[in-house]
Order: sequence, then structure tokens, then C-alpha cells
Amino acid sequence: MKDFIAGLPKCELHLHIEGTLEPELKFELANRNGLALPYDTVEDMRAAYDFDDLPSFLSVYYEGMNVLLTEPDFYDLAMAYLRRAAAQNVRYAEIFFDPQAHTSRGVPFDVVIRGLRRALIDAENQLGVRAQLIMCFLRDFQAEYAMATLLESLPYREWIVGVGLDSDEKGNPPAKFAAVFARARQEGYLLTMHCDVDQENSTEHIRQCVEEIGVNRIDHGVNSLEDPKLVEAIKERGLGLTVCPISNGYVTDSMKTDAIRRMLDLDLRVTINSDDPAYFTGYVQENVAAVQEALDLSREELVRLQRNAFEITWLPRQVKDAYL
Ligand code: ES4
Ligand code: ZN
Repeated sequence: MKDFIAGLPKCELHLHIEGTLEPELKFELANRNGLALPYDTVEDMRAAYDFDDLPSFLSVYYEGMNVLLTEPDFYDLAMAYLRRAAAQNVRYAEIFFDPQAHTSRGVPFDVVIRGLRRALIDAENQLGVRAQLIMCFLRDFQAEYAMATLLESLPYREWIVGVGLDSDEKGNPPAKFAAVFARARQEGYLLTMHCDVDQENSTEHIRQCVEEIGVNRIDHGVNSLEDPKLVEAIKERGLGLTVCPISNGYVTDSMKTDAIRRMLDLDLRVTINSDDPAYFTGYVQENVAAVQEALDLSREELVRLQRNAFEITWLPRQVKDAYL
């Protein structure tokens, strides 16, 4: 089964590029930029990755980004991920980035996007892995800052396939960003939002996503299973769910693989993804393997999960069909 999973052509749709920053690269970038880190070794740094819920993870995640300052830093970050992805037989990835996590520290938007974009082009040519960028807004910042970021992105519209919403969900419902997402749709962006696992008001947030925002996809969305009407709405609209089992195991007490089983049984378009693999210790292959083991999935079911993913990609129909 391990070999079968390794050989399967894979698709990654829920991956924060800043969450792929491995300790080794963090040290390299700190050195390059003349920054001191509060750890002496990679092992010490990993030992400090101690989180058990979303806020405790997010504080480590944002702290880690301080070493990302220049265009080559963002290029190296994305190239390192795409090399790993290619090695795991990932053929296509949709990659989140958090511009406000950088502009809020004084790193210009164009530095971030130019570095990432250059890596995507080189990876396609040199590694044979294709990728597109999804710009996420930070939901714990004001909607006005998200709108300003959306406007700042417009000169790079052709380099960004869609927009998402991430960071701390508590008290930051989808409806807070209704105007931002309406404008993003007008500009031609596709729409997704995080509905993280076991949040306060999870089902209400998913409902807002589907009915008020009109998203094209939902990131996580595990708690939709608590409401049959929500499940029906998600099925009716053909919305994909990008589930991240190892991540769920860190921010809650469970990988929620039973939910994946139920989603498969309900014929929902569920996919398996890695979220923040440098912090959650597993890229897409390890996530698929974890679910296979927990649910004793067959080869057919493993293929189906990857077909679900390619089917819900934000690629033009003809390109998509070539993967299917
Ligand atoms: C995230 Cl696990 C998770 N949830 C919300 N926002 C995020 N950004 C990066 N990882
Ligand atoms: Zn995520």
C-alpha cells in the first residue's frame, strides 16, 4: 500500500506556503538576513513546536515568518516545497499565501508575489509540477485591510487564481468579509474560505460560506456533517472539501478520519491535504497514508480521493480532463 500511495499521481489543494517553512530553511534565511533566532539548533526549534489548538499553532506559524524578507526568500520557500511535492508525485498544487502576514511586517506585496510566481514557473519547467496561487486574507484583521489587499493584488490578477480566508476563526465569521469576497468575485477570482474543525459556530460559518458568500470550495468543513441540510447544500452545489487529517490531529484531539469515511459514503467531494506540513510533520503522502491506515482504504478509494481532488481543481476544464 505504501508503494501504491507513493506511485499515485497526487493533487494538493490545501497548503499554506508559509506552513512549509522547515527549520533548516528558517536557519538559512535567518543567517542570510542577519537575524538571530531564539533557538540554537533545528532540534530545539522543533521541540518548541508545541501546540494543541488553532491559536497556539498560529502564534508559532506567524513568529516563524519573520525570516522571510526578500524576493529570493519567497522563491526559495516555494521552490523547496515544490521539490518535495514533485518527489511525492504531486502533479498539481493550489498554494495559499498570506500577503498580510508579510505586508503587516513591512514586506511589500510585490516582493512576496514575485518570489512565489518565479518559483512556480521554474518548478513547472524544471520539475514537471504545476501550481497556482490562492491569496488568503487574515480573518483576525479588519475587513478594510482585506479589501486594501484585494485592490493591491489587482495588477497581479493573472498570477492568482482565487482568494481564501484563514487565521483565527473565533469571532471572525465569513459574513465579516462579504463585501471583500463579492468584489473578489467581480474581479474574476474564485472563492474559498477556511471553516476550521470544531470551531465555535462551525456549522453557522459553513452555512454563511455556502449561502451568503457563495464559495466555490470549503477548506476543512468537517463539521458540515452535523447538519444534514448543509450536507445537502454542499452536494447540490458540488462543492469540494479540502480536509487535512494530520493538521486536525494537532489542533483537535483527533485526525477526524471517521468524518472522511462518512464524506466518502455520502459521495461528497472530499480531498486529503497537508495544510502546514513543516509544523504538522506530514506532507500529502503522509496524510494519505494516515487515512488509508485508519480507514483501511482500498486502492479504488485512494484513486477516488485523488480523482475528487483533480475534479475540484481551479484549472480550465481541458487541462483538468488531462489529469482525469
Ligand atoms: C492555518 Cl490550520 C490553519 N487554520 C487557519 N489558518 C491557517 N493558516 C495556516 N494554517
Ligand atoms: Zn489551512
